[in-house]
Amino acid sequence: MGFKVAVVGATGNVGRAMLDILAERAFPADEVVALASTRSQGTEISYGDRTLKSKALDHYDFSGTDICLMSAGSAVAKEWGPRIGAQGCMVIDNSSCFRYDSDVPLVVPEVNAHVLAEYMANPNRRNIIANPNCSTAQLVVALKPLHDRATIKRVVVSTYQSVSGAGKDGMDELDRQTKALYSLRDVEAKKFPKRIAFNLIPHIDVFMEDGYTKEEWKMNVETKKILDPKIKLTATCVRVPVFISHSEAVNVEFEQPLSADEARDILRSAPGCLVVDKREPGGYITPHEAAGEDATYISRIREDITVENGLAFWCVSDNLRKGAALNAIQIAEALINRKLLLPKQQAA
Ligand code: 11C
Repeated sequence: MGFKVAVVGATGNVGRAMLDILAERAFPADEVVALASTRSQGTEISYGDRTLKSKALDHYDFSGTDICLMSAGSAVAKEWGPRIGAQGCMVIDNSSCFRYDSDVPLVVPEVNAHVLAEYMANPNRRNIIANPNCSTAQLVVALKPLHDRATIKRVVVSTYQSVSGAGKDGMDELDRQTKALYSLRDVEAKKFPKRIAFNLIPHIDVFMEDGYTKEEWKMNVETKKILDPKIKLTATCVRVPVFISHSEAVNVEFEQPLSADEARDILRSAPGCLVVDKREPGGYITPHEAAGEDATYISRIREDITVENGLAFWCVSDNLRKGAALNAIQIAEALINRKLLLPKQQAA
């Protein structure tokens, strides 16, 4: 007996990636339902070699559904997450709506899958698990094995984030502006605050009072919640004219010494990590190569000569997959593999 899975936000970038990944990984689902707004009802979406027609979220009864993978933004999550959870369906939400709630686990399975058992043992749980921000997910996958070995004190990270992080509108804007510039037409910035084609923008999400942006704040707060509250982290998040995959230049300061060679060996055997690190032209991974892949790629590992016990590296991952859809599905798999979640029909 398999699971009944609903994907909310199925017509968006991440929703489509969720359906692709469920099919690729042969997720143990007897039935998969694509849900979206009433406006998108009837839209055809691929699920492996099948085509699903999206149904309206407003009219869907979740009482027979086991898992809801949700990627429809914070407003939809706020309205629907608690209602779906109350029907005994486990919501794995990709928005930032519940991430910082103390009674909602924020999970990257390679890092903190252990929190799931405690959560599922709580009879008063809300049945909501949060997925982190894409730039945090890949970072903590790379940091975790290094933290286990040498204890991280401080992280300085600069991101190079693709336009797909801003949704389909962000991808369309890069496409439109690039074509306009090639045909010597004026470009108009709608989705992003400035031109993104042949440019970059050091601003993602809203500004906070202290001058950081919310994206930078999220990286700090989420790393603490997922990995270790004692880690100090400062981020500068930048949007770049790349369609898919976020890249990060990371500097880490440790309590104990850790050589670049040892870090490379540790990362080579760490879950979710793939090291490509030849000190020669092209001996590193770029966003174009990471797109469509599941791994968090790590390159350019070297000792940071400016601090004691410091390392620098380059980290790239597909933001729609590990940064969103794949991580959500890995959370569902972690629940199933640990027997923390059974199909409702079997449990009855
Ligand atoms: C971006 N990281 O690239 C954002 C998108 O909190 O889930 C994801 C925002 C979030 O614009």
